Amino acid sequence: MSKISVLGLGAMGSALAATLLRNGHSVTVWNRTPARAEPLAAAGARIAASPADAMADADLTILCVVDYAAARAVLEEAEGALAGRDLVNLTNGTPRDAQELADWVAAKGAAYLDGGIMAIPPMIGEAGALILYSGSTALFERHKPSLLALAEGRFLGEDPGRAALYDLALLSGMYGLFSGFLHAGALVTSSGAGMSDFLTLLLPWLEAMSGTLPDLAGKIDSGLHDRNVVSNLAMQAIALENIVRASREQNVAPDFINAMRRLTAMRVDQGHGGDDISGVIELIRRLE
Ligand code: FVH
Repeated sequence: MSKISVLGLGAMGSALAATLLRNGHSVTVWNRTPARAEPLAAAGARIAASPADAMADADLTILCVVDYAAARAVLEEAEGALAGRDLVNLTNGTPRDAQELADWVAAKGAAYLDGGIMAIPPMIGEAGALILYSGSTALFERHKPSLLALAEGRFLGEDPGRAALYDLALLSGMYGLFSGFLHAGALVTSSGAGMSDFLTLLLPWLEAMSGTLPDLAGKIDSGLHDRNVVSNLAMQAIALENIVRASREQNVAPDFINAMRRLTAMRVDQGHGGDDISGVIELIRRLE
C-alpha cells in the first residue's frame, strides 16, 4: 500500500482521500482551511502542516482544488519538496493550463500526470466513475492500482493537455444535453404542462436520436457531409427557425437554440443545404 497525500479537501478531494483510506492506503491530507481535514483525520488520515510537509515522503501526491490558479498557489508553497515526487493533478482546467503546469512541475524535478474527473464526489470508488489521464506514462503505470481504486482510468497519452481537452469536450456534450433539456422544459411548461410528465417523451426521443451519432461522427471524420443524408440541413434550418419563432410566441428566451439556428442557416446560405447536420462543425472548428 502506498503513502498518498491529497492536497485540497473540497467535496472532490475529500471523496478521493476517503476512498484511498478505505482501500488501506496510508493517507496524508492538507487543505487551505484546516477544519475540512478533520473528518478525514477521524477516519485515519494524517493532517499535514503544509503542502511541503504533505509531499515530503509521499509516494504519490494528488492535487484537487478549485482551479489552476489555486493549484499553482498550493504547489508554490511546496516548491522545495517537489523534486523526485510523483504528482497527479485532478483540478479542472484547459489544455494550456495543464501544459503550463506540467512544464513548471517538470522544471522543479517532479513527474506530472494531469487528470479529468468524469464523476461527482459520491461516485468516487464506485462503478461508473471515470478519470481521464494524460502526461507521464511511467507515473501512471507506477500508481495504476491506487488510481484505479478511485475510478476507472483511461490513459490518453503523454500530452499533458489531452485529458483536460477530452474532459471539457465531454462536459460540452453534457451541457449541450442540459441546455436542450432546459429549452424543451421552458417550451413545455409555458403551456402549463409538467416537466416530469414530458420526460416520458423526451428521454426515449433523446435515446433514439443518440443512435444517429455514430453516422454523424463518421461524416465528421471523413468530411463527407453529403453522403447518405436522411434529414438535410435546409429542412432542419426551417425546424430550428420554427423553434425560435415558437419560443418567442410562448414568451421563452431563444438563447440556447438560437446559436444552432444561426449556424445552420449560415451553412445553408453557403450552399450546403443538402448536407447532413454534421457539416455545421465546419463553421465552428475554424473560428479563431
Ligand atoms: N464536485 C464535482 O462535482 C466536480 C466533479 C468533476 C471534477 N470537479 C473538479 O474538482 C476540483 C475540485 O472540486 P470540488 O468539488 O472539490 O470543489 P470545492 O468543494 O469547491 O472545493 C474547492 C477546493 O479548492 C480549495 N481552494 C480554493 N482556492 C484555493 C487557493 N487559492 N489555495 C488553496 N486552496 C484553494 C478549497 O480550499 P478551502 O476553500 O477549503 O480552503 C477547496 O479545498 C475542481 O477543479 C472541479 O472542477 C469537481
